[in-house]
Amino acid sequence: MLQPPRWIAHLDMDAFYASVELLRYPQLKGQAVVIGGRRADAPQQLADGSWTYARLRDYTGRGVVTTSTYAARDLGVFSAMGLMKAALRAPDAILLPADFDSYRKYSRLFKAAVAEVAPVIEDRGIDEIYIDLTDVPGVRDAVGHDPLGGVKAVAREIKNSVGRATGLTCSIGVTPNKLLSKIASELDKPDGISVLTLDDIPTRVWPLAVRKINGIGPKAGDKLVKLGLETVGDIAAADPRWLIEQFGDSYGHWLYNASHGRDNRPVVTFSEPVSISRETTFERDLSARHDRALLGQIMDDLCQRLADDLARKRYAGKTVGIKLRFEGFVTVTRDQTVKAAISSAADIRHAVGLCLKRVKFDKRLRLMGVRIGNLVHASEVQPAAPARERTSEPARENLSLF
Ligand code: TTP
Ligand code: MG
Ligand code: MG
Repeated sequence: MLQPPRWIAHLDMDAFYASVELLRYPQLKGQAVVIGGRRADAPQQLADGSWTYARLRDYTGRGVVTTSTYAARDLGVFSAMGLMKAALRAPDAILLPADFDSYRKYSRLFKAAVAEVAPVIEDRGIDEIYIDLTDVPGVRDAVGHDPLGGVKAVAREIKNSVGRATGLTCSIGVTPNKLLSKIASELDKPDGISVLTLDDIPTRVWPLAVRKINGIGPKAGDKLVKLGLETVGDIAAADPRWLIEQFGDSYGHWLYNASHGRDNRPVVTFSEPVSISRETTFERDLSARHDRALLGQIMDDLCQRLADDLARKRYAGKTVGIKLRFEGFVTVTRDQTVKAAISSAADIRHAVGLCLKRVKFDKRLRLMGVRIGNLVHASEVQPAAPARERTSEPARENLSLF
């Protein structure tokens, strides 16, 4: 029997971190603001009550833009751009440090507000979710002559609910599946609602660049363009057998189906994180020999922050991995699996030490990261003796380079 089409929404907050900052500094509304500074870049309030802000033109260092307001984007400043490069484009833009605790708080708030309207939610990260609207009352009702009136009204209600709870705007795409909704939520950003049916695919989806499909990354995107397929419509018009020859059975099939807007994936209301990680890029390249103490401290700090993340999310993990990026952008990873799940900073640091022993440090370092995977719920972890008593390995100081 033919299933009636589903209504799936994808909701993504607009310029999320920047918009949260504007709640705190409403006087900056409409201005070019960039998130990505250091704590020292925080605005200062003067004795007369006025504020002074750090400007992009005064920034030196290697930080990147975390996100930017739409006014800054109009000047060509986007996420992941180096701050000094951004300063060439928008020297007067205001620079603010990131405050992740606030962003997490507003993330929880907007998700709770959506859940009051439509409870079937798949969490896709700090500022986006999928929502299955199929069973929301009224979603299939026509309003006047508009057969999509019901679904548009539900989308509007969700946006209003998010706005009331947070003071923030978001953009929503609603279509019969997740693949199309992810595309649709970007069509009318910021503060937009885009409802698409399968009939809209030729006019609204086929003209888009292939990279607009979530699942076509930089590599596949480049290859498609080299093969002469620049738009989603170009893929849709290609012979599926040829796509399979070029991209293999599984990805070739997927590309063809995706270009026709086919996707049956359900909205998954709860998914376990695969891993949790923390990393940091240094202000200057550091040498394993000359900056050994500093590197040790930075690594201690990363392990502590990762342990705090685990405690907050109530997980422990069995595989600890390190990521090191050397000058010249050479990235090295190593991991180490332990017998029983761990969660303390000391246990993580110990495993990191074992990983570090397996790395050759012949170049200067620019980034370090720690990851913990193979996660289990903290409640499933057997209480165990502290790290040093459990292992016959020598103490940490003798193990690692730093
Ligand atoms: P996005 O939803 O990609 O971007 P955005 O919300 O800032 O802007 P848009 O209106 O286009 O959705 O990411 C959400 C947050 O994640 C963003 O506010 C900051 C953070 N982020 C990074 O830390 N690094 C990145 O490279 C990107 C893209 C986002
Ligand atoms: Mg966003
Ligand atoms: Mg997002």
